[in-house]
Parts: sequence; C-alpha cells; structure tokens
Amino acid sequence: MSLLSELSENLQRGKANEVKDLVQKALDEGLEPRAVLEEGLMDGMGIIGEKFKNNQCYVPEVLIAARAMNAGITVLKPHLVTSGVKSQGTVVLGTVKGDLHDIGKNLVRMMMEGKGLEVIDIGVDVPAEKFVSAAIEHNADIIACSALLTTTMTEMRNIVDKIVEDGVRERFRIMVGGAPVTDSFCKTVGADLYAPDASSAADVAVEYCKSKAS
Ligand code: B1M
Repeated sequence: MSLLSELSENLQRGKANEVKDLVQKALDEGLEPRAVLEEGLMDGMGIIGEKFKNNQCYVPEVLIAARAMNAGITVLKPHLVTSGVKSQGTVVLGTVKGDLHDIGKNLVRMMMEGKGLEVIDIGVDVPAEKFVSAAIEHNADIIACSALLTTTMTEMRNIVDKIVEDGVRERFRIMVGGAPVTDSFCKTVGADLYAPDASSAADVAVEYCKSKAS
C-alpha cells in the first residue's frame, strides 16, 4: 500500500497520532505537501463523507476522522504556508451562521496566509452582523464566507443584504465558497467572488487585492 493510501485509511479510522506520523514521514520522503493534503488527507475525508451520506458511518466516526484530519494539517501547515511574505491585503473569514464545519475554512485560511494575505478568522456559526462589523473593524478588503450545508448557504444572501443595509457595500468584496456553493449561486446572491477550493480562493483573493492596489 502506498504511503498516501495508508494515510487516507488511518484518517478514516480516526487515528490522529498515526496520521501525524504518516504526514511527517511523507514529507521526510520528499512528497509534495499538496499531494499529501489532496491524495492523503482529503481523500480519506472524502471517503468518510460518502460513507456518512450512505449511513455507513455516523457523526462520532466523522468527528474522530475530522480530528485526525486537523492533526495531520497541523504537521502540514508550515510546509503549505510561506512565511515572511508582505501582506497583500486583509480578509475576514468565517463559516456562516448555523454551520459548524471548519476544516475547509481552515484550509482556506492556510492557503491565503501562504499567499501573504492577512486573515482574520472569526470562526464558525457566524451571523451576518459579525462578518460586517469585523470587516469594518479590521478595514478588510474581502469578506470570505464558507458554507457546507445547503441549508446554511442561503445565509450568504443575508451577508450581502447586511453590507448593503449598513451602507458599506462599496468598501468590501464578498467571496463565497464551500462544497454546495457554485459560481452561479455566487451571482444569484449578489456576492462578488467565488472559488471552488482553498488554493483558488487564495489566488482569487490575491488577484483582487492586487487589482485594487494598482
Ligand atoms: Co457534516 N455534512 N454535518 N459534519 N460533513 C457534510 C457537509 C455532508 C455533505 C455529509 C453528507 O451527507 N455526505 C452533509 C451536508 C449535506 C447538505 O447540506 N447537502 C453534512 C451534514 C448533513 C451534517 C449534519 C447536518 C449531520 C447531522 O447532524 N445530522 C451536521 C451539521 C452540523 C452543523 O454544521 N450545524 C454535520 C456535522 C458534521 C461534523 C461536526 C460531524 C463534522 C464537522 C467537523 C468540523 O468541520 N470540525 C462533519 C464533517 C467532517 C462532514 C464531511 C464528512 C467532511 C467535510 C470536510 O471537512 N471536508 C462532509 C462530507 C464531505 O464533504 N464529503 C459533511 C473536507 C474539507 C477540506 O472540504 O469543507 O468542502 P470542504 O472545503 C473545501 C471546499 O469546499 C473549499 O475549499 C476546501 C478545500 O479545498 N471551500 C472554500 C470551503 N470553504 C470555502 C470558502 C471559500 C472558497 C472555497 O471562499 C470563501
């Protein structure tokens, strides 16, 4: 079995210590950090997600797999994030109200920090008012919202409505993402930027901040 398959399997079994060791081993053997993330950690989480959907496993198993994923990400983080890069812009990032999923959001944060953006992470289950007040407080360029549930993605429209209501629509760009979110949904709710994954979220944010600065 390849190292990355072994990593995926240990993640599915929620073996946090083994996952940490295997991530370190993969890095020591010279594997690309992105491959470790995508073909090891995210592969395992994807399989758990399918099983969860088909009632082949339940919330506790998903939680321990998520804990193992976070343990692996901790080891991987310094290798994904380049340090010492001048700030390219400021992003307020959170998971929308009613939604507790934070693994994707945390990856978005890492990738953005890796591209030199300053990220103010306001956590999960964040109401629209908090996104807007944090953006004003930190003079952000972008408000970035993550949602994993079809029932919570609609909260993104409330965030757009709130910045309009508060008279600050022109100050911020709103970026949306997360598994159920699409580019057409982004347009429908009146948001500005969409990215399908963490890495492109960072690229899209940097591109916008550069265009704003020039
Ligand atoms: Co949840 N859950 N969950 N869950 N969970 C999903 C999302 C689900 C698809 C599982 C399924 O049925 N197959 C399903 C949603 C169905 C739907 O709405 N259509 C679901 C459900 C139903 C639920 C509950 C309602 C279950 C219940 O209680 N009955 C409940 C809801 C709780 C709540 O939020 N209020 C729930 C709970 C949980 C746990 C707490 C057990 C746990 C979360 C732990 C945690 O996050 N700390 C959990 C998990 C782990 C999952 C799955 C298995 C994995 C999610 C994940 O972390 N993926 C998930 C199934 C799946 O995705 N296969 C599932 C890995 C992560 C890296 O991917 O978050 O998609 P993702 O992020 C990607 C992109 O989406 C993107 O970049 C990331 C990487 O490139 N991205 C952005 C994310 N945010 C972005 C923002 C951007 C741009 C890109 O710009 C701002």
